[in-house]
Amino acid sequence: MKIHDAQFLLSTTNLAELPPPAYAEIAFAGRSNVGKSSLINSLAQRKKLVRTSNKPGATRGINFFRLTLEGGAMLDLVDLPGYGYAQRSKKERRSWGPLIESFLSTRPGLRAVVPIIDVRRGIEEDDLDLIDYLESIDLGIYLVATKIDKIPRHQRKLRVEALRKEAGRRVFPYSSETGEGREALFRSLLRAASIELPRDPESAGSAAEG
Ligand SMILES: Nc1nc2c(ncn2[C@@H]2O[C@H](COP(=O)(O)OP(=O)(O)OP(=O)(O)O)[C@@H](O)[C@H]2O)c(=O)[nH]1
Ligand SMILES: [Mg+2]
Repeated sequence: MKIHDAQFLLSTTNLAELPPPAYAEIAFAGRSNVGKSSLINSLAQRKKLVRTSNKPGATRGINFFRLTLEGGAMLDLVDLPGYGYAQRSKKERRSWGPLIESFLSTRPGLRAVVPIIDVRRGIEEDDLDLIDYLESIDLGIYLVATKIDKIPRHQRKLRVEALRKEAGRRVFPYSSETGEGREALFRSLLRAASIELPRDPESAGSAAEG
């Protein structure tokens, strides 16, 4: 699936400044430095749509991006500020914060949320909190374990299976570095956004044979 166009719309800490809901929205959340912005770049097939950094706290506000997909459908991607940032106050550090909560509970176009964890660190308390909250407001959850390229290939399956058991839900392994896992995640997100999938050339081939 090709992305025809990817635009940065705005960055803000004020929900009133967000664009009115126009298209399906998918939000990306996770601890600071986990790789949220990199994952958005990778999904959008752009190197520098979103600023990434090896210092935590790169994304402070809510960042809005708009994709034009193959076939013309539009999809908005929302990069949420990272939580658990060690240099903030202790109280702030524990929760993922009122800004994220207000965003998640007030956007009528929001179809799904992608909580992102580092495959090496696993699920931490803040992440569980967020997942519980998403469940409580009935939002679709697509849990991603990213930086899969950082663990040896032969350990990946076992690690992802352990995370799946711990979370009690499907885990999407991902690498923004290599693009591994992109197709599977993107297809699921499009389905969540009710965007029709382009035909899979392989299954189209076998259907024609049978
Ligand atoms: N090897 C590898 N590195 C990654 C991957 N994803 C992100 N990184 C690196 O991890 C660091 C943080 O990535 P960001 O995408 O900026 O993380 P973020 O979650 O947006 O961080 P904040 O905006 O600070 O919350 C950067 O140095 C990235 O290059 C990945 O899949 N594999
Ligand atoms: Mg970021």
